[in-house]
Amino acid sequence: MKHLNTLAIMVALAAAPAAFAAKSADGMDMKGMGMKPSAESKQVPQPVAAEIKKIDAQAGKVTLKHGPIGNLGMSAMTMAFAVKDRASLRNFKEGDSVLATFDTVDGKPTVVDLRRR
Ligand SMILES: [Cu+2]
Repeated sequence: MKHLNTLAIMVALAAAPAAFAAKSADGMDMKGMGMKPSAESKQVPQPVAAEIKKIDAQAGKVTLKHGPIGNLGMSAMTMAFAVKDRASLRNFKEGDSVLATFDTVDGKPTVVDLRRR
């Protein structure tokens, strides 16, 4: 009986540091991912294929289903954007396939150029 107890304690002591080490290694991985440099934000804006889902000419906004936007570090999604030249929105309608160029204007992701494709 005494023998078994000693063994159990030794196993517990041996296992504990290993479990601790595994946890801190995971933590370091997470930190590494969070510190990924945002080099992508320095990219030059490129036209991105998109589809117009909704136009709000009054608010100067357009909802686009867009592909990845490299210079904004944004993956493909559907979302509303401010439009720099809101008068240009009258040349478009919902359902149009477009090439949109995006940039950050006043801290907001903004469509700076829009053309039909
Ligand atoms: Cu988006």
